[in-house]
Amino acid sequence: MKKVITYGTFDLFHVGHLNLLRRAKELGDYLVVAVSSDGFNAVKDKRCAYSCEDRCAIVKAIKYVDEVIVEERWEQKAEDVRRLGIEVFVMGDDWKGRFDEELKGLCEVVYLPRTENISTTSIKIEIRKGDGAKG
Ligand code: C2G
Repeated sequence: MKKVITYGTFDLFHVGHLNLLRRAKELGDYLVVAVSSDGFNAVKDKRCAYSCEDRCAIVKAIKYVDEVIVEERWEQKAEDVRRLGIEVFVMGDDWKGRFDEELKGLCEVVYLPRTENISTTSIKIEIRKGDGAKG
């Protein structure tokens, strides 16, 4: 069984996240997703709309996802890869080159093109803009 892992916040889950998880799963047979904890998001200076618990529940419900773990710190990736027997580490290409060194010799590192024109930040901006609108 070829195990794949990816990491992320996955707040306000959207089609960019879905495309990433679908393509990550296509690279193996079993997909582990490490969802950033609320504490780690504070480290990443990211304010989330959804709690870690809710973000984990949503990601776990995605049909491409086989297992969800929590990402507590930047440095846990190599340890996760070893502990879980991961063969492929996948991230969107906004992270291109960021994790190659720390995972060298441990697993394949793949960066996939991001989905254009969608992000959690852009969703928040759109909602704020439409605040006065009915509905
Ligand atoms: N993503 C994407 N296309 C988008 C938006 C996001 O492919 N339009 C990808 C990102 O590249 C990332 C994943 O979806 O691989 C999750 O994105 P975020 O929730 O924004 O996660 P991030 O804050 O990048 O956290 O240790 C790694 C970090 O935890 C990554």
